Amino acid sequence: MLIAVTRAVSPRFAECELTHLTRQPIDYELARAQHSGYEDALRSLGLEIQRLPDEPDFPDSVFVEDTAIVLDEIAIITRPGAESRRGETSTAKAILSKYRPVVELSDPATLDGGDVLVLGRDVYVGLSSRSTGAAIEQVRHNLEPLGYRVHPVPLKDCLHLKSGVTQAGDDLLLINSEWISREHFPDWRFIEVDPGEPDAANILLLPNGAVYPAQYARTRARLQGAGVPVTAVDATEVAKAEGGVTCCSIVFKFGLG
Ligand code: CIR
Repeated sequence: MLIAVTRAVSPRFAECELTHLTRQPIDYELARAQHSGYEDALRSLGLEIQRLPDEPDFPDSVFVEDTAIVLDEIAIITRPGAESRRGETSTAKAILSKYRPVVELSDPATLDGGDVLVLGRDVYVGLSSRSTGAAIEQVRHNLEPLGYRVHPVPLKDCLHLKSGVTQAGDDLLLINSEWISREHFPDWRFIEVDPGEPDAANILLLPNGAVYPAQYARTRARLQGAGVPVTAVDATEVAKAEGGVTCCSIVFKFGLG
């Protein structure tokens, strides 16, 4: 079974952190409806949704991906880079402890899960404004004994590593190579985002399909042309908060099948 942990959109969503974008009005009711459509898309692809408790006072709390790295063997609870987001992890720790041995990153490390791209036994960690070298060392300390290789990846002009590169198929990455260099990923094929859609590199690949924002029509056409089975969801409101489709869930295996 595949579980997707999610959380409701906070009524204070419009007060979200912003790093590279200018603040635009966010329609809270539309954000809630789009989030519910996102959860429906995950269910339609066979996932079981487990919602974390609401955190109405944490504007960015819908972006649960940033609170944990979950692998088959272990869950690492992060220490988010934005101070305003530090309190989001306790509820994630509580639920993930039911499914995995849990460890926690500690001061001085900071890391957002959006900076972590797991490709088999290779774990790529973005060196962003949120995620530090100290965090990479702590991640390495926990994961190398389990047989993972941990690679730092510099990035520019984007919030997180997965703002600029995500997995779109068995040997395929969706990338904005203006932000992330392809050279870190030898042995992979690439689909480049459409030049008019720089924010379009974030796709959520699942065993039965892939969830992708409807608003990036030209990059979506590239994905479909390459045979990626895209389920399109409306995700305009999370995009205004610098979030994408991977950010709104933590997906992991549990039990058989
Ligand atoms: C933030 O700046 O933390 C939020 N407004 C956006 C976080 C998006 N999360 C993600 O990409 N994993």
